[in-house]
Amino acid sequence: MSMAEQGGGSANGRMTQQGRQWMKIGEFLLRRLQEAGIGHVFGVPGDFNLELLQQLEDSTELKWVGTCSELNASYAADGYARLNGMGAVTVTNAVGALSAINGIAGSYAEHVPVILIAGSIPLRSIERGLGMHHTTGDGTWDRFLGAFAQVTAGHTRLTPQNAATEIDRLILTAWREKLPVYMELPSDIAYLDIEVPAAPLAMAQPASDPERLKSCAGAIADLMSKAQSPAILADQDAGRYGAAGDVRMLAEKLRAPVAVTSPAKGMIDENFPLFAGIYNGRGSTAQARQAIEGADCLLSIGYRPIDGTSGDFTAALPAGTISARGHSVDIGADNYQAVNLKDVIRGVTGAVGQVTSRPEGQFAAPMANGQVDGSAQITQAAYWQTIQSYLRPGDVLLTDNGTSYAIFGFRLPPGCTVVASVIWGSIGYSVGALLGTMTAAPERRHLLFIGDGSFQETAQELSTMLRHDCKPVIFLINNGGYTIERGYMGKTSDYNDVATWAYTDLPKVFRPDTTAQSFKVTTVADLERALAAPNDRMVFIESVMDRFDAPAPVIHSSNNGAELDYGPRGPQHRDNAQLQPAT
Ligand SMILES: Cc1ncc(C[n+]2csc(CCOP(=O)(O)OP(=O)(O)O)c2C)c(N)n1
Ligand SMILES: [Mg+2]
Repeated sequence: MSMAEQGGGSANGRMTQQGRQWMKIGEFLLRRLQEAGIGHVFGVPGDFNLELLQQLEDSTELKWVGTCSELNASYAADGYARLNGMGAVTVTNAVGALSAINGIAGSYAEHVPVILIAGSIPLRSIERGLGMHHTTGDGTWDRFLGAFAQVTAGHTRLTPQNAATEIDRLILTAWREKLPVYMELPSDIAYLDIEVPAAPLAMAQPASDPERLKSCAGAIADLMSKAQSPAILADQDAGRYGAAGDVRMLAEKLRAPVAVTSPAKGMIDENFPLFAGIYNGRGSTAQARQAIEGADCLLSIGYRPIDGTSGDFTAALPAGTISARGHSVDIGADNYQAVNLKDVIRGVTGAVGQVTSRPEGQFAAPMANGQVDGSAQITQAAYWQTIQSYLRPGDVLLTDNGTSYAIFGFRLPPGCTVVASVIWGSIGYSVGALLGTMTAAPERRHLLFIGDGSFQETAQELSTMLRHDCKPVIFLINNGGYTIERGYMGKTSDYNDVATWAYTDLPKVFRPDTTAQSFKVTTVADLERALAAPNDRMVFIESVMDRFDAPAPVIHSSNNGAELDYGPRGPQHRDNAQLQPAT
């Protein structure tokens, strides 16, 4: 960054003000990404972002991770941000950006801060009305800003006049609100010099209002201290706002159980004696339901009830539940603004006394541990039970939609992270996300659990993982199609079938000199052999299972989903239309 000079320096002979320096717009953008903790940028080049990519290549700070598609890049940036706190992706105008919009909307739904930089048409063509490629050919240039306005917390087209302030505004907005943002960088401005702040970007929440914070924490502490059976329900914002450790300390002090929603799985250590399991209305573990619905004072953190987190709307939180969010809290009729989640939880913890009158746990149910017949054809039940004992502390587990949702029933060792997309639920997400999580934390072991249907959406990103010598363990269930969907409708229908691929050949197709180890598994004994493979290279395990075999909770949830989706007159009631639980 040769133009970087401290305040008082000059470019083109002009003096800068104190605390300012000259930088090229693109270089400043990359510097800010780096100050936001981003070390890698995912994406696909195009003529409108090549100039930024050249600046990225010239800087030694940020690393480029080219992907096969923009959709996968958006998933990768999301996966990266889940572990790293923030992610970035760059694509070209419209054709790239719109391919990425599914992933960006997913980041919005899942509260993940991702910066999308679309290299866009040059300002000169906007000003002079020159029609360009990668537009709709009608002389318009605002359509895609409008599209992204719907699924981001902020959007802008950068200009030399606004770049210094808009770049900071959007990066800070993403970080503070844990949501994605969209910026268009016109291709003819990245090399223009502007004056920018010399100081690094302070990545911090605005301070809580001291009076509001004190009153809010005091009121919560008061209610929870007086309660006989207080409890905490943590959704994913507890983790996004870095408050999961604080929640645990509060629970310890109050000796109050903590349940999580499935999107928050892994955010609270599952070996913590007060961990009560997953709360999901009637789909909860018995302990979680008892702890949450039986509480006489419930603190819920960021809870967002949808069908999949409310047990299909059977959730029944106690009257008077306190609702804490990233920057505000509801207590009864009172609404507290300008209070940061972490500050609130810490404030409450400081204000309550150590409870000793209640037991310290154990709330969570132990994992079932039956006998598995090694020589028999592998079943879903035996599969998940065998993999449970493969897990080790610190693993990153990724899952896609499908029968692989069974991982929500795992008892996780300490320090594990779960990456899933329960609310947005776009199949194929987990393959792109895996590239991102491995890029963010290469020192950890990454396990992907995915079905054949989901895998076929984004499988080509395996090539990027192999190109970068990533060493995940990929657990692919080959059951000939969309088994989870068969529980909604079309138990035997063609539309729920997928093509049969030679899955275990793919590492070789995507990298001819690969050292990846592939296994095709049909029995538990096969699976155990595959699990013994060392983790010093990619391990790809295809398990062949019956298309009607699915974990009971998955079938129940699909059956319930069909009732909600199609109503009492829907076609799911025809004979044999639905995969149903074995009776
Ligand atoms: C982008 C997208 N398209 C379609 C769907 C609908 N959908 C949800 S789960 C699923 C099937 C998943 O099948 P598979 O990955 O093979 O899992 P299985 O249940 O067979 O283990 C489909 C098609 C979706 N969620 N996202
Ligand atoms: Mg399948």
